[in-house]
Amino acid sequence: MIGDPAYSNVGAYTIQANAAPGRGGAPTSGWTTLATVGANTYHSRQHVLNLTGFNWVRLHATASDGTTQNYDIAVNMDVHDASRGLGDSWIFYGDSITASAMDHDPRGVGAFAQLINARQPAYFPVQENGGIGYLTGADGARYVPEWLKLFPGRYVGLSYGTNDAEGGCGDSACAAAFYQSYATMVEAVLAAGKVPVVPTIPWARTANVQRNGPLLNQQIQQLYAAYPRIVRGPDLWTYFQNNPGLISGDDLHPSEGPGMAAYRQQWANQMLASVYGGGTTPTPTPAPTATPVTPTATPAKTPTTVPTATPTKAPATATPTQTATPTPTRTPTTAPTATPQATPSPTRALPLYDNAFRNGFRDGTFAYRAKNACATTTYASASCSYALTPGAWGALSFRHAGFDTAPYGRFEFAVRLGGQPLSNYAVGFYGAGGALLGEEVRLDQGLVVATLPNGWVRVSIPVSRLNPNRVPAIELNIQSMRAQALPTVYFDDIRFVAP
Ligand SMILES: [Ca+2]
Repeated sequence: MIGDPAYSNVGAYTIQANAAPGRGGAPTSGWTTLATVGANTYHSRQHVLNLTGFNWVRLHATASDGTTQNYDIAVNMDVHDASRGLGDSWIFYGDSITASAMDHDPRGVGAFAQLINARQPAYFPVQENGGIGYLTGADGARYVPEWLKLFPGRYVGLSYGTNDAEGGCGDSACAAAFYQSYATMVEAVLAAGKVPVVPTIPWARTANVQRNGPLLNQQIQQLYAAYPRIVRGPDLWTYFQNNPGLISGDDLHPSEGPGMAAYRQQWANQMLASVYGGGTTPTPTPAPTATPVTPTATPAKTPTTVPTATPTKAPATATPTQTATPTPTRTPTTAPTATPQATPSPTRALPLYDNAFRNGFRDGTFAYRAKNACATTTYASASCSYALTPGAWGALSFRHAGFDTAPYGRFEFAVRLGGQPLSNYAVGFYGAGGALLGEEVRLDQGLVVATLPNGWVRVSIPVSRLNPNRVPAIELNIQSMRAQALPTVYFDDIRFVAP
């Protein structure tokens, strides 16, 4: 929360795990603390944890961040499998409308994650509610860059403007400032290597929103044009204008029941179309099943607290094999005529980086403390390598207009970790709309195919894991999976090889 009041929020807690056998009552001893948070004032957090070997996980709260009569603790805790990456995790920043509409209350239709899952069963996104009442675009610009440091996921909803419009922001100077606030937020999201998602300001019935909303929505349109990497959220102006009965008696907010549910459904519909591959399965049953909601003692009087233990990854694509096999064999034919079959092409390699970026790939490296695209102090091949000092979740990132991975069987690179574990890093490919195309592959010893001089190793990953459906890739990341800065790591000879 910003200032007060906070109601029944968690002020301090640990996340603990236990290796005792599952089933039955929770163990009373043997808990291992995996994360510790003190002086908390946030009403939502995510933690990425290694639960290997554990059968239990719990949130152990030790202090309340509350105010009079609300010194309890109320928590919604979701646990997601992140073993295949952090690519399917969302936070929705915004004002009171977001705080209500994007919360974890099913509201008769299911939470956002459930709405996605109902239409795309391979996904069950992590969702964090980052809505706080009364905030404006300027507040977002002030706080979002800081909040982002806590968010390990990928998609960042930015939903401000109602309070600006209602507060009388209606002249060109105010509109320009509003635009600038949004630009600040979008640039912070992009600099963190995440995907900004921006809806229009919802239509409302008050005179001020009627008067100022269109001008501010023009700024949103300009933002779309200036930042093509923005994923467009739902057009909430048009939707509520066409459905005015969904606005509540205060003329400003969607109604608590159907209005907020409809707002959320608009978000899900739009994201199914633009991020989740169309949401093709037309199963219009948003079954509110399997809610991972674990409320505790007190009924929340607040935007819910969501310390989500572990983010998801979803594309349940195990390992569809569709590698570019150069089909050599026909069938035995009539005569033993020496048919010189079109020989499968010899091993081809396509460098992305080899002392410099190659073959249409550009440097999109993000969330770094330092980088050097040609460090001569160490390399796998002369005369230099790419030095990266990652910040939290930082990545060496390759950008391309739309790279066809189909001809290639493996993605390879040399890396010099300087003592860091391989598991600090994962490789993920992304397509239009920022969608993760396959698995986010966590590096491990099994992927190391060669030990090279001077502390270098070569890592090789099947493209079938990274992009099983051969969708054009626009972003290829070798990303830190750690929430803090890491020592410098070096990469070299980054390439596709076929097959
Ligand atoms: Ca080199």
